Amino acid sequence: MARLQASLLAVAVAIAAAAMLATPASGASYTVGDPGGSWDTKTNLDDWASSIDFRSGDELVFKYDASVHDVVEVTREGYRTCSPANAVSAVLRSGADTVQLNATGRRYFICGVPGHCDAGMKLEVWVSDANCTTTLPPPAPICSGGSPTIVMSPGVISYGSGVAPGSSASLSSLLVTVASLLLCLLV
Ligand SMILES: [Cu+2]
Repeated sequence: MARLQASLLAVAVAIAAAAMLATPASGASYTVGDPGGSWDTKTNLDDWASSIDFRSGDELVFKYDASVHDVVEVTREGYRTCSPANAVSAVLRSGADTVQLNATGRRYFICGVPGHCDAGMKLEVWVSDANCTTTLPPPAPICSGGSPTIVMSPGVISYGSGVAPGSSASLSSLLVTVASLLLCLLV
């Protein structure tokens, strides 16, 4: 029996590991305002940003007319007041600037040309973890009948930003569930 338990445990661990490895890690690249807009005073950048689920590892690309605009990352206060005095980066002026979103949290960008930020040329993005967490549905008491009854606590699965819902995400979920069931049988 001990050997069987050890085997089941090994299988459970292997399945759980496989589920974790099924997570791609490459980030996405987003051109600000795309499609239909740009880093300019006309594009509704709030709408644009809220349409995207930014993850750490992604990147922002600012494409603009460098003779008219620039890009500067600022603090929340700088964003709120449209003041490049609250800069947290050097001013970018290439016309095609890439900014890595390599950490979670909020990032704020404005155009430093006077009047442009006030005209709407400001961008706030919320960067969440590359591995999002999804809580599994409340588990049924799958180990009832024994004593004591064991109820598995809700598990947490991880999957990467590039995973299409319903494909390997649900596969990972299934694998974690199977692994949980096997672990539960061991107890
Ligand atoms: Cu500008």
